[in-house]
Amino acid sequence: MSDQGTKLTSSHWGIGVATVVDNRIVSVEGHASDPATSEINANIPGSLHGKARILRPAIRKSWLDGTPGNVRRGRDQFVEVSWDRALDLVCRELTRVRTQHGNSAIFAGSYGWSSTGRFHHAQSQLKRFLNTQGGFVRSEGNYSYNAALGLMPHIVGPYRQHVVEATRWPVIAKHTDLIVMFGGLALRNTQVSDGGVSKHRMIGNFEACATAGVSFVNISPLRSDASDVLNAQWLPVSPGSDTALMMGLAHTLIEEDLCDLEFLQVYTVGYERLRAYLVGDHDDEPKDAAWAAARTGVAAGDIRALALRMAAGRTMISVAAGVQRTDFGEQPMWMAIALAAMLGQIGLPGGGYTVGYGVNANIGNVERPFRWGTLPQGINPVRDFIPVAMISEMLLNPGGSYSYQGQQRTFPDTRLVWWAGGNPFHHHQDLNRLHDAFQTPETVIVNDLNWTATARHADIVLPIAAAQERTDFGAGKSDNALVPMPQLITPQGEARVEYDIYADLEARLGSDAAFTEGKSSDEWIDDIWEITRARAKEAGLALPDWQAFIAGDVIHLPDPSPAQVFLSEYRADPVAHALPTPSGRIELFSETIAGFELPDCKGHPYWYPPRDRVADEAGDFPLAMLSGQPKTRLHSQLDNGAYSLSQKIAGREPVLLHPDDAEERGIKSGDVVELFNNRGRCLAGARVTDEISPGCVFLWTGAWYDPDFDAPQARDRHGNPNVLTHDLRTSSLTQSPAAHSAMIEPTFPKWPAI
Ligand SMILES: Nc1nc2c(c(=O)[nH]1)N[C@H]1C(S)=C(S)[C@@H](COP(=O)(O)OP(=O)(O)OC[C@H]3O[C@@H](n4cnc5c(=O)[nH]c(N)nc54)[C@H](O)[C@@H]3O)O[C@H]1N2
Ligand SMILES: Nc1nc2c(c(=O)[nH]1)N[C@H]1C(S)=C(S)[C@@H](COP(=O)(O)OP(=O)(O)OC[C@H]3O[C@@H](n4cnc5c(=O)[nH]c(N)nc54)[C@H](O)[C@@H]3O)O[C@H]1N2
Ligand SMILES: [Mo]
Repeated sequence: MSDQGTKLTSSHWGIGVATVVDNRIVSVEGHASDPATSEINANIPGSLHGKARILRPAIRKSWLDGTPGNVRRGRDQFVEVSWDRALDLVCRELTRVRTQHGNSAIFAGSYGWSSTGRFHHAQSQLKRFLNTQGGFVRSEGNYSYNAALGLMPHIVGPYRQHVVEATRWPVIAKHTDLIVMFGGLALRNTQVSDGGVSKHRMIGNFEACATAGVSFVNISPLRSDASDVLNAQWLPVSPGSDTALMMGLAHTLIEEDLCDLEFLQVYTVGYERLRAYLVGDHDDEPKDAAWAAARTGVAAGDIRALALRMAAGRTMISVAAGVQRTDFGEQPMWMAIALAAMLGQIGLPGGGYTVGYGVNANIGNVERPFRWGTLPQGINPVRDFIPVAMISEMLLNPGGSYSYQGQQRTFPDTRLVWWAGGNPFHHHQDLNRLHDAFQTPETVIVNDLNWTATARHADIVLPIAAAQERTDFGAGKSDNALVPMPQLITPQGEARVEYDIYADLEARLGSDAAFTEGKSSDEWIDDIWEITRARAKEAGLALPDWQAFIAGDVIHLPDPSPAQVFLSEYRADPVAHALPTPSGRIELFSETIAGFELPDCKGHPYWYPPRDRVADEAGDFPLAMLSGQPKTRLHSQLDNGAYSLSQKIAGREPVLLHPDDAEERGIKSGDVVELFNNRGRCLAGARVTDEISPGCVFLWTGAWYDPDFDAPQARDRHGNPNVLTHDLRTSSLTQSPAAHSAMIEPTFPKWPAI
């Protein structure tokens, strides 16, 4: 364990410096080399040592008794058992399911962010272990930008390139006149980056842009999606209507003869077909500014004026990932690319488009200088997978068929679910449906630190050591720093590191050390560090040996391309740097997608109104609910920490309501309200503010789901938006989560018991 001098830790929200007293972490501060540290650190002590920590392995009582009957997962009692007993049961179930049903009856997609650390990454550990045991059904994609992952390869190229090669902020400060931000560019979200962020640079870049005179337009239902320093013009837009707004802008460019036809001809295919749709050749419905105004709530004059401004100077179109986490979320991205192509500035410094600035702290700021070492996951003998957000669908429809990327696929028949490092009872949509879906497997195993709602839906619960309770090193996926993560305290209760759990399981199962390869976790970390060191050397960088590194401070490395401009090479030479699309160009019409003949994603960007609005003819659920990322935590992680708790209202998650909507219902700030629709209901604490536009409410994601099974629709007591969201997904092209598209009604709690 580390001595008193070295107390670094690394989280997805930054490097922390911990104070340890008597084997307890009493505070975590940001690191001195970080110009804007995150307050999320303040959650660590309370959550790590909180009442919700799982201290011993536990088994759901009626499952252990073999009397499932009328008791249900998620509402049963647990009994604590020894590790020996718990691991025996895991071995028994793994062996039984493999023998009786084969490995494709095991689902271990285990989506989720887990913790930082190159070696102890929860999903990598579980997947490596199961790969040595015959494999498992995995999941493909993520909840963050899945529609982008699925669409971009058809029309530009892999989404990952958009992130890695995003135009850098100093380039924007220098060259850009106007940034049009669909979904804003929320500073609160740039606290976080997958695997870690060593320096929070975003506020500095915003300030540099403001000083340089860059103008910002925030097109979002939430004013605070743009920082005050940006002095942005706010155009509140009706959620889910960005595609219509972009079409209104595009139509204005056509009308005003402002399209760059040469760019469209050289660098894109399919413009004529999109143009025909925009001007209404086939449906007699020109998608002009007035048409767009009727669908978006943005005045036609404002739309026309914005189009002219966009064409008048260097313009960057920024689309937040949240905008594609909506019904038909492929369309606003595709249309944004079309709009940028019509302006003809793609590949120019500070012009064009980006999808995902603000999706993490590092995009547009920095990249890793070389690939970090990783724990090899081996090969999964099972080829089957599901799109990540089809978890309920899969569990409820074994053998059922679904459409994905133009293919008809079949769901596996899942008997065993194993989740490590994620919290589907926070992240998935329509939690009442997920609760039903989780009744179907024979066995559910969950590894976690805390008694999350997912752990409470398990049969076997394994307590895991936290990042501060194990030795590792941190290195963000797109960061340029290496962070020593010495073990700071011993694991709470009987919690264990996941590697040791799988090593024990392997020994019990009598396999031939394919998982451990005969090594301890320390030996593995050493190996992974040496791989990292060798790659550094190839990149011309010298790293210390492990002993010196783990006892030392963070190592900052250079940024490989601080002045990069997205698609500049393609612009310079569209033949030599042809895009990896079927035509080699940007596809404003995709023959591939058109050939799939999907009802919900056609061959070019297309306007579809959001589903809940269409379904609610009677207007019973008039308010659109946004459920973006919380400022005070990472998703559901550390929700019981001091900073997260400090923002709750009467112990509930705050919901933002516009003064007009609040007054109409007699709701005041501080009231406990009930939000409901046909799918579910939850309590939340009202915060009345004109930061949110009328007709919308905003409920942050991640409040620990706490269903009251005695209340109507198993009302959640705490304020988790996913009891209200639908599980329909964006489209059958990508089957992505569409969490931002839900209509609700707020009222005073109708059921008295709280
Ligand atoms: N309504 C709505 N829903 C959303 C979103 C939205 O905008 N609106 N956003 C979506 C997005 S973008 C995302 S990425 C998802 C996030 O969804 P998740 O990634 O599932 O959310 P987290 O709360 O980060 O869950 C991580 C879990 O891993 C546990 N954990 C931490 N470290 C370890 C470890 O070392 N081992 C193990 N076994 N467990 C560990 C934590 O305790 C926690 O329970 O949510 C999605 N859900
Ligand atoms: N503090 C903190 N930061 C985080 C995270 C966290 O949990 N906590 N999570 C991280 C993760 S995993 C991800 S994926 C990213 C997500 O990053 P984003 O996807 O950018 O974040 P969101 O908060 O989902 O959405 C951004 C904004 O989009 C707006 N919006 C929603 N729907 C619409 C719409 O239809 N039209 C328009 N114009 N605007 C809309 C909302 O007002 C919302 O505030 O954030 C990351 N950063
Ligand atoms: Mo995400």
